[in-house]
Amino acid sequence: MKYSNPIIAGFHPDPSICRAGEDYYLVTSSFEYFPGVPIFHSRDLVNWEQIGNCLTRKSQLELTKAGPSGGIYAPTIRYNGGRFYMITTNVTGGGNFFVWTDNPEDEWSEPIWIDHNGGIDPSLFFDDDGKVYYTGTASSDSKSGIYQFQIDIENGKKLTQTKFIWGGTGGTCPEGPHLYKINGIYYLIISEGGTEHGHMITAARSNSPFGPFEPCPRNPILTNRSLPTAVKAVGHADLIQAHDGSWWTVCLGIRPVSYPQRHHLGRETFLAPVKWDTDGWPVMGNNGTIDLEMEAEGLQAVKWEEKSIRDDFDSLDLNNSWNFLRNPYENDWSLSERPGSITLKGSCVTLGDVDSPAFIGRRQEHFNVEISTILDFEPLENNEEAGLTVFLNNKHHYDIAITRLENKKCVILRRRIGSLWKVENCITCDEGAIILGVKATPLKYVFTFKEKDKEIVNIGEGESCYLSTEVGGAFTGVYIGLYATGNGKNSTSTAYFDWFDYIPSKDQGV
Ligand code: 6LW
Repeated sequence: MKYSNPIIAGFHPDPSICRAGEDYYLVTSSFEYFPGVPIFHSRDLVNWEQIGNCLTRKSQLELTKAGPSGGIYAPTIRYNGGRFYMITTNVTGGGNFFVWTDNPEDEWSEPIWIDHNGGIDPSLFFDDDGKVYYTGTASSDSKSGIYQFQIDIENGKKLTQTKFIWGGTGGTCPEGPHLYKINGIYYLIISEGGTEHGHMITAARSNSPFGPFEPCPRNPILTNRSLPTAVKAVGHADLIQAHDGSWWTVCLGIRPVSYPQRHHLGRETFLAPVKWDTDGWPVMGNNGTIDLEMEAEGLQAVKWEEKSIRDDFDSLDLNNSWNFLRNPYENDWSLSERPGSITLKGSCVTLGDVDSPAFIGRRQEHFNVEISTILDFEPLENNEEAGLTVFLNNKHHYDIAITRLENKKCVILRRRIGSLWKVENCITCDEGAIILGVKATPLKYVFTFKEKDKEIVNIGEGESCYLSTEVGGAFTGVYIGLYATGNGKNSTSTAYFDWFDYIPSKDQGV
């Protein structure tokens, strides 16, 4: 079968995958966004639908004051004995923990904290003899590399000393480890080279879960470093054997569009077939590389129902694609105050604060997409504001908003790039609901608004490269958000968004 990468587009990094019978589940890291650790379901490894999030309660995910790219780092999902486990790291508070559930579409347990000081990228391995291993990176005061200990999966307690098991092949940042047992041999797959253009996957194996590990003579077994491919920074892989016996790996990659190479959609999830060579080592992708268009014997395709391009906020629950910035203040938003709209009440918190503004956002998952929303907001006091934001983080965002300046209602376009920020345009407008729009193409965003019975107005544009990870980020990608703020005080006016359209164009050629 031919399939296209990424299999999960937009900011969905550090993928991990497991199988329960003929059902596949995949999780990705989520950093400062809440709920955390989105979980996806597939029956063919190519078509995925988000079925929820693993961390849906503040008791599981404390993100107060998490900085940009703070919070939740790489997760691992595993299925054993009829139970699903997800282990991850909250770098902003608490460190490494896991949650479990018997139904991945339902709520997950309260966190079970691991007493392993520091380190990221924890993974779990369930051996045939019932022993369970924690495999992760160094704690802060140890040499960099991969460490392991046996744990009690009931309570997360360490049962053995932490042991250094492999330092990789000499690449920087050995991380993202996963241990597997294949034909009685223990395989260790890790990332090296850092999550940028030097990223690569390396492998080693041993007759014991604690080593010594023999490196694969063909390391790195997957990388696009220094190749003229459209996909870069390929790394952070997780192996899976499909129910038909075939082997695959999911991994992260980026698709830079501007020159010099900058990417704004974040690190995305990719799929590659895996074969085994005559020496029993894995051969990933096209002889160790991965591309946008791939070919492999495939599973029977199972497509999910196309998601509606319009969210009309008719439900009393937000759909899975919406996230808050950090833990939301419950009084800032409502789906019941004005049924059929989402209500946002601007507080003193702004988009520029490392806090939780009145904001809901969804990932930008396409280079070419038209976004619009209708906003009913009558600011009574100067500087009260509500609108649409193209948001990388608190210091890199473009906002089209309704506000009041010098006692006049107007629509503004503001661009913030690091310490540079400016209201690029301000056009007075009348009372009444206004349609705010953004047309995204690979290199720029064009902002428009339309009042009732008036022509559409182009209020300005901004380059996508200044919202790229290389310019302003670390580990996340662009969100499209709805927001309201009183800009330093509680807003006296309430913002009502009646619908939100996200319409990707067929042509996603970059
Ligand atoms: C993640 C580490 C990495 O924990 O970046 O690409 C870190 N790999 O493994 C944050 O995504």
